[in-house]
Amino acid sequence: MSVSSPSPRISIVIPIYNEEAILRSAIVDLRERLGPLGWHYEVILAENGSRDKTAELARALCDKYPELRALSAGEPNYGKALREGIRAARGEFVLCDEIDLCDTDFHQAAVAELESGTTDLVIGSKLIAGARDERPMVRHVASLAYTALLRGLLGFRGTDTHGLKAFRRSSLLPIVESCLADRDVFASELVIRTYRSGKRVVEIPVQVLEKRPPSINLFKRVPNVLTNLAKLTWAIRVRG
Ligand SMILES: Nc1nc2c(ncn2[C@@H]2O[C@H](COP(=O)(O)OP(=O)(O)OP(=O)(O)O)[C@@H](O)[C@H]2O)c(=O)[nH]1
Ligand SMILES: [Mg+2]
Repeated sequence: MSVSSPSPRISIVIPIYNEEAILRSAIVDLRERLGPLGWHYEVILAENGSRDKTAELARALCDKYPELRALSAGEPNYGKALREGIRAARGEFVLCDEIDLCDTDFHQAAVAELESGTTDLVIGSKLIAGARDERPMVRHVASLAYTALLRGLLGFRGTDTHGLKAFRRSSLLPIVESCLADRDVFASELVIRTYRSGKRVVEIPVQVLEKRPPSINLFKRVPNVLTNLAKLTWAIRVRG
């Protein structure tokens, strides 16, 4: 979809990194499942730092499917890609997804919740009662530990900050711009700042069944996550 075409109602933002193996099939499948919903939507593929053919493949898919847009720049950085994708989004509602999930059940539930008019942010939680986290146990436990850390350090009141989320763009854009963290911690900062601003956040249970294991090893992410969490704690607790 060229930037000059009329704004879509819904923007689906998907950070992608080294995903050449599943990108095409995930997009074809996503389009097939969105088609019957009759939505006016765009999909923004926000790539950075891939060492495989992900960026080229994303551009080729954009040439084929007009509702697709691709961004590509810089070092691998999940949070930066998500933020850039959100900035580029033009829809009234922004849905943040992951290429190994592309969860249209969540998309539909989240849009219905946002349309009710009283909710600013919908979180698809894999850790709340009723959710089904079908990832390996070590990752489930790591996610629980991460949430416990956010609760202890930052007074987080929800169950999950990573993964699926949806919001009214105009309502959350100022909060997106106020976030300081990038990489893995940006998503947590966005959710926590939204709670703290008094906006209405709703969590809905989701089923997480990944199409492939994550590209970055869980334990390699820990040092960076802890450093960024320390910075975020200082920024929120001390500077507000
Ligand atoms: N642009 C960009 N996308 C990334 C990066 N790392 C991961 N992604 C994308 O982010 C999404 C989730 O990544 P996964 O590798 O599945 O990680 P995960 O552990 O399941 O994700 P969470 O549990 O939500 O943190 C996928 O669409 C990835 O392609 C990155 O450095 N840059
Ligand atoms: Mg994943």
